Amino acid sequence: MTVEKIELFLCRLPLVHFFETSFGRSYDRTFVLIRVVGGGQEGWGEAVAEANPYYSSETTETVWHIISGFIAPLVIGKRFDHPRDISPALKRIRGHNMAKAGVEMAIWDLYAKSIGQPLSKALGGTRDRIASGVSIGIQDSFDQLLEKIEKELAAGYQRIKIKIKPGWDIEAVERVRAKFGKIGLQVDANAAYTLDDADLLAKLDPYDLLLIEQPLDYDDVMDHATLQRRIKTPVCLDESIHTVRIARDAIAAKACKIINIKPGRVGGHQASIELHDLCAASGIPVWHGGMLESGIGRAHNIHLASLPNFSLPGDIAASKRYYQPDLIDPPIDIAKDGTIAVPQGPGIGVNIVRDRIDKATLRQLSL
Ligand code: OSB
Ligand code: MG
Repeated sequence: MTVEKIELFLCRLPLVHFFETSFGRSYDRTFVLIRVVGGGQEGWGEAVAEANPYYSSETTETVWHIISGFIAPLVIGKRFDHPRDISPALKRIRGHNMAKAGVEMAIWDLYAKSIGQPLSKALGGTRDRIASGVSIGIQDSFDQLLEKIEKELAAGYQRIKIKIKPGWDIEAVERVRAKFGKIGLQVDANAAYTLDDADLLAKLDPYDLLLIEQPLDYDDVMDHATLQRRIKTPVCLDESIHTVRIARDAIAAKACKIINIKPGRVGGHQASIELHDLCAASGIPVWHGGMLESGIGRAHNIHLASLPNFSLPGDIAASKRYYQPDLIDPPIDIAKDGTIAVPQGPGIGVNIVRDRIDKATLRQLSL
């Protein structure tokens, strides 16, 4: 397999509803799409870096810089037997996992199309539907939060995740439990706390949460281990897990009981498979995170989440919660039982609407 050309699209789409985390509020999302061409076929990927370096140190502009200046020259015109060989070929570039993942995932799509298989099958997926949950941002009021949760539960989502930050934490959880009882519920702090907050976070213990995601700093492992000894809620790491090696260390240190996998954060599908397998061998359940992807990144996530150790519902929800219209048609939708079908066509198996991409594009580059 040889990639003959790489195209980049810097895109911006308005969000259907603002999304607020402990970093702040966004009304739209800026991201980079990657199109690879080879053997008369095309593959698509989405780099999930945001316009600002708050969730991750990468941004849309660093993705652009790293792909155009460093990744493209290592990929274009080179022969690869299998997409698992892309990641090792990019090893001399340190970090920049989202840039690497955007290209690697586009090549997985191209590869799966070239052998006429759904991406899920090429990745080693074992199911044809995935369990879906929603991530609900910080709202203007608790009433607004409860209203949103009611709507998502009525749509069938299997679990609710709410974002927390100091001042929007124990009371939010208390109110959600009071109104909705024993629903599957988890929280995500996006690194908004320190170990000094351990006693406060222990107040979540009675609420029987599935997990607390990334309570402490993005580059921290050891304080999470200390925190886990002081609270009952299982700690799940997101931001901290950039590599399979950090995951191995975090598991050994008992810094988490659960891991969230986002292919962008770890460098693509191959690294995600390795992380998934490490967690399976270590008895650590995983679930698929989300980065407010367009239908292109979302389709990739669905295929990856079909692997067997994705045993908790993911942050992979219907397109219409994010973008209307999405860049794919038909959009991703959920069934009444809160599951999403894994597309069965070749590659990511979704129809990309080129004129919607063109309309969302701020800048384009052909390499
Ligand atoms: O921490 O999981 C996160 C979105 C952007 C950046 C970080 C995160 C999120 C989400 C949204 O929680 C998940 C989704 O619905 O795509
Ligand atoms: Mg998170």
